[in-house]
Amino acid sequence: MSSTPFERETLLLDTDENGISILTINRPEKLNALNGQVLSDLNDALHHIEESNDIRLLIITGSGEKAFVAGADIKELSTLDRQSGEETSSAGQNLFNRIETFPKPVIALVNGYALGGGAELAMACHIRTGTANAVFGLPEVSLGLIPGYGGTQRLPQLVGKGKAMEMILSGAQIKADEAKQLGLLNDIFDHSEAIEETKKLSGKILKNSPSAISSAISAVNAGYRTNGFAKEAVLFGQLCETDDFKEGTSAFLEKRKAKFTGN
Ligand code: CO8
Repeated sequence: MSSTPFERETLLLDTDENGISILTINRPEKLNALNGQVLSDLNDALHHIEESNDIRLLIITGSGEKAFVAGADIKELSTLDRQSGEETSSAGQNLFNRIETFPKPVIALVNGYALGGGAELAMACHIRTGTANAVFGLPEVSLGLIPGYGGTQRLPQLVGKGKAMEMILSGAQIKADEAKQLGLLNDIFDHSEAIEETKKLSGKILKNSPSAISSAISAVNAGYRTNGFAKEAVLFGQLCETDDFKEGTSAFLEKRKAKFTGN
């Protein structure tokens, strides 16, 4: 089976003879940060993958040695106001919900930083494998924000409410070993073997009935729906109007420490 004809500048899609596709987010110079173009291309890719008879399982990873995805693009974020903030958050939530409910298995191969929107993308996938340099964190509070792509809902589901609170309120980063202990990563592989090992895991899934697999994804998800997504988007939008948001995003872009006032 040859690679599928889907082509976008921000994404690479490569499908093998077993129907396993690797979708690589391809902005390595910005640590694969999710700008509007990447999100729009991701949506197109999901459509293509869902329709394709050749693709049976999707692995999402990041380009380069350093990052899975280092978050939403902070330069773009810095221009948001209350309304566009809430809308952008809702649109991203819809995209990530689409991944969570995707009828074919989706595995995140976390090959470096998975911060903010990157951690949220990984958490929307059905399974996460990682490399030893994987790093998870939700650093939004350090920008005067909260997670806006479903992180306030999915992190407690994966690691429990207390640890999720600690991670979201502190913005602290955790390394691969701790992520595995917490259940954020199912397995950690050497960098050079991570794709092959993740494909081996994929093979164990793909020997089973495709309709049973789709139904299993749907049934597991049915127990985890929350009403918190809308609240997350509203609060995200509200924070986009604060001085702390302007200070937090400016400080990152100017490569300095933020000085928050609570306004
Ligand atoms: N957005 C934009 N650019 C980024 C981002 C990002 N999230 N992360 C890294 N970059 C850029 C850097 O600015 C730098 O660009 P340049 O070379 O032009 O200066 C380049 O990528 C390389 O990054 P660094 O030089 O900073 O690399 P380091 O190895 O020194 O540091 C880190 C790596 C620790 C990952 C660091 O880059 C970092 O802290 N990045 C930001 C992480 C972050 O805060 N992510 C959360 C963003 S907020 C978010 O994701 C919200 C999601 C919900 C949104 C909902 C609605 C919109």
